[in-house]
Amino acid sequence: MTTFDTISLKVHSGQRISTDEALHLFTSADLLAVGELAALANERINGSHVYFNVNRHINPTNICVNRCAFCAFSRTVGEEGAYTLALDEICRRAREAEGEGATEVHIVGGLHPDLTFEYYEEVLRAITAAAPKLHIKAFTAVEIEYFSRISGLTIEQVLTRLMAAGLSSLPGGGAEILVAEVRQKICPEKISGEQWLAIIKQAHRLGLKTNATMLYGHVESHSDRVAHMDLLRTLQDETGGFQAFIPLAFQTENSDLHLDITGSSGIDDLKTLAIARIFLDNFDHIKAYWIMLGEKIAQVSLSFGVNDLDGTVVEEKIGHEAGAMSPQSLTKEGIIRLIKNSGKTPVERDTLYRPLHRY
Ligand code: V47
Ligand code: SF4
Repeated sequence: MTTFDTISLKVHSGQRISTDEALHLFTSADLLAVGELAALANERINGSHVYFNVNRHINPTNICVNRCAFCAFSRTVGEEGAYTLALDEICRRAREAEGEGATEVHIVGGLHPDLTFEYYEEVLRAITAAAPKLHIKAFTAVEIEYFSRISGLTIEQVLTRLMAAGLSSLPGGGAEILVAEVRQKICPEKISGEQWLAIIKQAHRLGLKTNATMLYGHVESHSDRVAHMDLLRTLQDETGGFQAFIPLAFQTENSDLHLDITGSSGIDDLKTLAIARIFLDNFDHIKAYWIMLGEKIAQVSLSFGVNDLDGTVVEEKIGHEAGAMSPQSLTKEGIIRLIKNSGKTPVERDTLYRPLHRY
């Protein structure tokens, strides 16, 4: 029996595959065979349902003290293109989103050298007052750790105070690749992988759901990707607090990594999503973030184990500053069409995956 046959048997009988087996899928199996296994694993959990939400991204500031080498979004104070949104403008965008049927605001930004922790509490309170129906998914573990440093509070205190001010869940950013050698090359100033995991664990303990991302297609190896997913699978066994896993395809323009690459291939994108679906047997949702993948690969990925297309987004800076070719926004009707044309059933969800409408 070949290694692929062993993996196939395991997936068919609902058994967990090992890290070596995941690596084997990256290096030797053909795309369609991997995709078929991933589709089976997904169907068992999600049937034909594909989720999306109506959301809006707001990035309060791009000023960041970290300046990760891969990040084309961040600026230093005074640099051309540096901005910080006024509180009124943040609230205006949230109110507008709510008026247009959004159920979620997604808020992530740079680590600003001068804003205080109290300012971020105020942002949450002001959004809650301006648009009380919106779920606020905000601040990566990297931002949470920064708030702890600038306030002198513990991670637990920071999270508890943010929850009291209106925070309802955390996005999955800042994970990049959790392996130390890779972080050293692409984001040496950023919190370590261990710190990222510890903060997420604390959030889960307090009852906050989070996502987990993986930035791929830069300097990392396949075994780094598997090691990353293994750390997430282990934590998920312990807490059950992750909702979706979101592989983020690296967008190559305006980065300081100076890599001789054009970005991940369509085959790599699909294989990565499919292997994630097979390996992360304790995650209910694998999200294809169409902003980084493009609409077409995101749509095709629905036959490769993916069951979530993120949302309408409306305005996107992180990927587009780095050369993303996708539009900045999709309409709800556009997402529904993408899903229907793939033969699946579109389900609008809220942030916590409660179905709102089936189409
Ligand atoms: O952590 C930065 C990534 C992340 C680039 O939880 C890049 O639902 C690709 O967290 N190419 C932030 N990626 C975004 C994020 C996110 C996005 C969508 C959905 C969710 C969710 C979370 O953006 C960062 C970093 O990994 N990023 N630069 C780039 N050039
Ligand atoms: Fe700052 Fe986040 Fe960009 Fe790193 S990825 S430079 S922490 S905004």
